[in-house]
Amino acid sequence: MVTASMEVFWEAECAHRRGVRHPIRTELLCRYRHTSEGKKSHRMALSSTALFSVGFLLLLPQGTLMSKGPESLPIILTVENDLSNMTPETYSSSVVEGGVLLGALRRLQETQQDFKFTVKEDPDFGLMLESVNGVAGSEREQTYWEILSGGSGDYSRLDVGIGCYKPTANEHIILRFSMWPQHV
Ligand code: B12
Repeated sequence: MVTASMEVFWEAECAHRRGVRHPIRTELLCRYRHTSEGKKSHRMALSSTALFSVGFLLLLPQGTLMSKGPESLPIILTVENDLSNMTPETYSSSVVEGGVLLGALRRLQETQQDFKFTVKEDPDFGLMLESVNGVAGSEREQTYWEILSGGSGDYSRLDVGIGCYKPTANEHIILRFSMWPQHV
């Protein structure tokens, strides 16, 4: 049992609340912790902290501790050639949510043996798709890989290149080998 005059005790307690370390309070606490009552209350504090922590972990939504990262969005990719009678090839790939088309092309190249592409860098507009499956655009022949989005005959030309365009879930991207239009 800890004994001390009330006056000394309150003086020490007030000093503690003002943020000042008081030798009497420290001594009293130290002695109290060595009594069986002190040890018991210390053990109770520890076990209630542990119980509280376990309860907190159980209440966390599933997956909070094992962060899964951004979602993967599936996309469809078709490679077609306006200038030859090659049969269009369709592939499935994916892009991370908010990720660019380049990522989906890279992922496809890593997983699909019959899909290859190369890019060249433009100082102003970033990455230009230079070749697909060994077929490259040419200044002399005025050919290039046009990039479109859509399906069921309703296509639109992307307004940026593969390094900037962010596909949405289930989007159908078409890489079409074509001649330069008169007005781009
Ligand atoms: C002509 C032209 C083309 C020609 C270039 C061929 C040639 N040798 O002339 C062709 C038809 C190939 C082309 C293609 C595309 N283009 Co273009 N093109 C232009 C245009 C009208 C003029 C460029 C030019 O001649 N500049 C004068 C020369 C002297 O400067 P330069 O730096 O050498 O020009 C080069 C670059 O502009 C580069 N280039 C042209 N387009 C693109 C697109 C991208 C993404 C990149 C990286 C480079 C690039 O090719 C030029 C010649 O080497 C510009 C509009 C503009 N105001 O700049 C759009 C422009 C650059 N194109 C654009 C786009 C979106 C495309 C496409 C992605 C369209 C599509 N959906 O298919 C494709 C590229 C596809 C791919 N394979 O990656 C956008 C780029 C916007 C952006 N912020 O990224 C622009 C600004 C038009 C627009 N406002 O929408 N294009």
